[in-house]
Amino acid sequence: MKLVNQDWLIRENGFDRNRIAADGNKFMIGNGYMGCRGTMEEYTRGELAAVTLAGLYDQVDGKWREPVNAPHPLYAVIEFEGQSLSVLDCEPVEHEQALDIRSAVHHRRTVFKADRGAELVVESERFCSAERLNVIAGRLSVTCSADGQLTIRTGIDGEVWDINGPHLEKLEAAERQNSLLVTAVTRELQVPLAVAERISSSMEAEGREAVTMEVRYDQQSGSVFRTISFACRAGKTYTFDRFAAVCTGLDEEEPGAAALRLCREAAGTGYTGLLAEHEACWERKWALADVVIEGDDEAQLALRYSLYQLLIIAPEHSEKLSIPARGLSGQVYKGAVFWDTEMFMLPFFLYTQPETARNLVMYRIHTLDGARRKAAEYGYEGAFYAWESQETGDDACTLFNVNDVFTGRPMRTYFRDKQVHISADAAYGIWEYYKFTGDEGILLQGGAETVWECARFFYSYAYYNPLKQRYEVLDVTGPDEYHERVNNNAFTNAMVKRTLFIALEAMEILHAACPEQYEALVQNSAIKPEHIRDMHDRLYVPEPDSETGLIEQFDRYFTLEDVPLHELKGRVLNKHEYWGGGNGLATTTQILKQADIVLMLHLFKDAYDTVIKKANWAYYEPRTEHGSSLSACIYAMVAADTGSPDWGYPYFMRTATIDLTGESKQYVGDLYIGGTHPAANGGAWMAAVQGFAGIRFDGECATISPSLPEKWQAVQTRLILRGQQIKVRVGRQQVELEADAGNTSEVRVAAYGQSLTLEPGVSAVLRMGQE
Ligand code: IFM
Repeated sequence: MKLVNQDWLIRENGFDRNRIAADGNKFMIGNGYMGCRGTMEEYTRGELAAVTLAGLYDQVDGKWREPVNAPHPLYAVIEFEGQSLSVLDCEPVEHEQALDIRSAVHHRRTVFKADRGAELVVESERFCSAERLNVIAGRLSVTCSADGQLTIRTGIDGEVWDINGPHLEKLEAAERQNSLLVTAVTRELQVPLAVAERISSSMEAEGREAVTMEVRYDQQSGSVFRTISFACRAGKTYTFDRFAAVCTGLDEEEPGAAALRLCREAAGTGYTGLLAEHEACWERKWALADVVIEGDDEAQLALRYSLYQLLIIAPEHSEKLSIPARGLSGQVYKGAVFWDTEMFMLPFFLYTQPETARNLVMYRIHTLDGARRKAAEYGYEGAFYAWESQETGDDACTLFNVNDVFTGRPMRTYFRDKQVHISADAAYGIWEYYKFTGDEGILLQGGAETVWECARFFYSYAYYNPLKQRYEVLDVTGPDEYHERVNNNAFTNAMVKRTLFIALEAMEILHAACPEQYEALVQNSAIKPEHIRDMHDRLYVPEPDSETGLIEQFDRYFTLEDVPLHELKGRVLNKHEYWGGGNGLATTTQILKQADIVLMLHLFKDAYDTVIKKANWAYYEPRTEHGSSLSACIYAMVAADTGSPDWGYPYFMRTATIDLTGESKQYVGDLYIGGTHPAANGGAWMAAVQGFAGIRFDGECATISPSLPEKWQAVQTRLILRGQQIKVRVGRQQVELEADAGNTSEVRVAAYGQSLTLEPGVSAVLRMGQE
């Protein structure tokens, strides 16, 4: 097996037990339907081997509801002369794991020294087919330096890794139609699930005999393994191709029959054929998504890796799915969808895969009823979106999310009750999609109703201060989760104001296009558009201080203890202690968890001038712990926006490498929060394309204001703007543009104070300092 695409390889040499969990994230593969952790074939639940399914959730015995991990279909362990060749039992002589991010294929090469000196080379590759979403294909090969008896145990391992499982019952393992098959149902909703697997080996082609096969079942765990045993010859490579299919009742009437069929068809196409069609799909994905950074190889690979992480979890196939905060890397954060999607991932999809962006937005529309239930539960009107959203939109977030490391007691946290900005984020996402694509259909198919419901929620939540004659938003938690239950968080208030504006605009569009729908919404509500207008006009949004330019994060934030971050770190007693909550270290200080005011400055960049942005960046950055993976990219972008890209560069690198280095928090209290970080991955794209390359599209014109870090010569990418594609190369002194010949209309672009209109197939250059 050859590693091609050298510039697109993520590699790691040597076997390190301590990196098993981090490597599971780093070397993950997936296709939006499922994510398959980057574990070795011989790993089981103890090493966090998992195939995590998108959108299938289960709850057991009142524990946290989380996504279901399927029985693992590519399990394999090799024995030579009775000795197990697993990295866990036998220290390998050489070991390399690699991920080809251009074609989303996982590779592994391990050399073992067996007893009596024989050397065995085990190689494998696998991919989650981008063409056939239920299919995983793998190739395993073994070469031995000596003759001997080789045994390969492969099959479906039902002992899956679960955080709050087990989620499957009625497990049945069988052999059918030359495939191994495991069927089960989820425990809560009894959704059927099936995994089928079959194998073909190079020996069959040779017509070799002396191969014994035995199939063993473990009905209790839902495992089925076959053992292949044969006399191997020195120097000869034996190859096994493996085909697996995973189906559930969410996508198939009869998952068992479907899995067997898909598996048979995959085997019929063969490994090489499956790989070819999979690679062709990935080529198409990269043609739209790739961003080239000229002059900085390290940043280039990290950025591409971030985009890879987004592409393997993108729900291209379903508008009922969004992207969980840990992608499909396991069950952390309950597989739930947070504001991360709208605020940190949506921009990438808007510019590169508008259809997927639509799916992400539709997910909020489909889960509107869950948001309505939550608002009603708290006594509010409209839609209060789930802080941690699963398939129905009901909130998976608990009232006690973290355990205190000192007492072991559950801590009351207010993520669920008070992070009301989530409804504004959902509305913002819908409107961004609409503005960007011009797709009015989204508003008429539930988008207008959704944003209207979000506005109604805020109207019912807000407080009208009669003395100050203004509306205020009290008792909230902003993005900085270390300060819960504060008043007038500037970010939240600005987002609420935006939501009210969006609702009014969207309702006007609805009124013009579907008056009956509009009337029904307004008639059924005691809160009328004029109330929303009044609140919009008189909502208090904290403003910059006239002398310092500083915007107070929330009422009385500046009265909190102003302790330097390094000093606060010195007060830490337990490395996993939670800094927020009632007694958290940061709670009574000005130290914030993540970008809050600075995020507002990014989102509402036209409302603040550079002086204000710089003053607030300089004030808040040293006070920011960056304890959330959502933080660094925002500081990178605002630095670029204020003409200081080199300040922003380290924050960009931190964001773009987060899943490569594995340097992120793994625990809060005793809660495991490891996994991949799609928001940071999206943030890397935002920082590079929107930040440093300075690209913005308002629905009519793409404006380009480059602010490149010193190392970068240029950024090249392709943009899809209202269905028209253009290639851009943003350099230090000029912007090169090329409109696709297949475009159906012109594209407007502005840079350096000049603007032009590109007809299909036309190229142009805009230069700095040119009239
Ligand atoms: O949504 C974030 C939040 O802002 C910080 N804590 C983790 C969540 C999931 O990424």
